[in-house]
Amino acid sequence: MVRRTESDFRKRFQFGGPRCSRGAVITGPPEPVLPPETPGDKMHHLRIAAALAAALLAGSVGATTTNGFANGGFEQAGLSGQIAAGWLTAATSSPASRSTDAHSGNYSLLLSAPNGFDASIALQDSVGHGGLAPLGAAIVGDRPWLSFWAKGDASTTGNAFVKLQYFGSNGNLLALEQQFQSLINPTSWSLVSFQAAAIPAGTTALFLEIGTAVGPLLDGRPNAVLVDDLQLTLTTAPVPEPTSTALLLAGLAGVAAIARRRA
Ligand SMILES: [Ca+2]
Repeated sequence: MVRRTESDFRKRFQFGGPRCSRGAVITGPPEPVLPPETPGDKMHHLRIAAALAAALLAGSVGATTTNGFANGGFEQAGLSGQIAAGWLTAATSSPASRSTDAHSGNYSLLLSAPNGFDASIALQDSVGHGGLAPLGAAIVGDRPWLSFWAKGDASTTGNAFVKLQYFGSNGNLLALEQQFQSLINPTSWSLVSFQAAAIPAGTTALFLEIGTAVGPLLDGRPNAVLVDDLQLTLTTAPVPEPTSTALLLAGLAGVAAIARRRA
């Protein structure tokens, strides 16, 4: 991953400068001449097809959802230098921290630049920091939803933002970048959700930054945003089980053989 320095964040937010996929021939006895297919035969074939379809459905593995990031509730404590397990803070003068003002459980994430002219940012690489398994081919094409609960005020001169990237053989691709100050309330928790871009082939890890950036504090407005129960809902497509797939293929081959004999 790219390590960012405070100078990088200052450049980004412009603090201190201008503003923010024939066979062999078989010989043998002639095949018997079968009588014409009757309506009863057709019904029988339909029943076979229906039974095969039912077997396939019963044997398939349903779509599964998982959280793409670790410790989205900020409940597990982190090692030294971490906000909470899996979460790091960007190297600004206003590090992100944990708060006991939680939406659920005992803790939430606090993003605050109490003196203005700064940014407070939490970040996680799902594999490198979060300790989650690398993503594989089954997730390619999914458009995950990022959701979290938030409350607080980034002040009139600031904003709260979220940025999601896909890391892997294609490089680091921007998947989602949104501001959410206007979607939250200073005194009550609001649910915020955004859908991200489709996950491309080669993606192995997810990288999230969530934070607030602010200029001068005006009108006595604070810069403090709380975030809890953060979830990136990854949905893995249903995959047929090998046994039902083999059953379906065997059944289809049988139906095709019957069709060939009647032709
Ligand atoms: Ca929590």
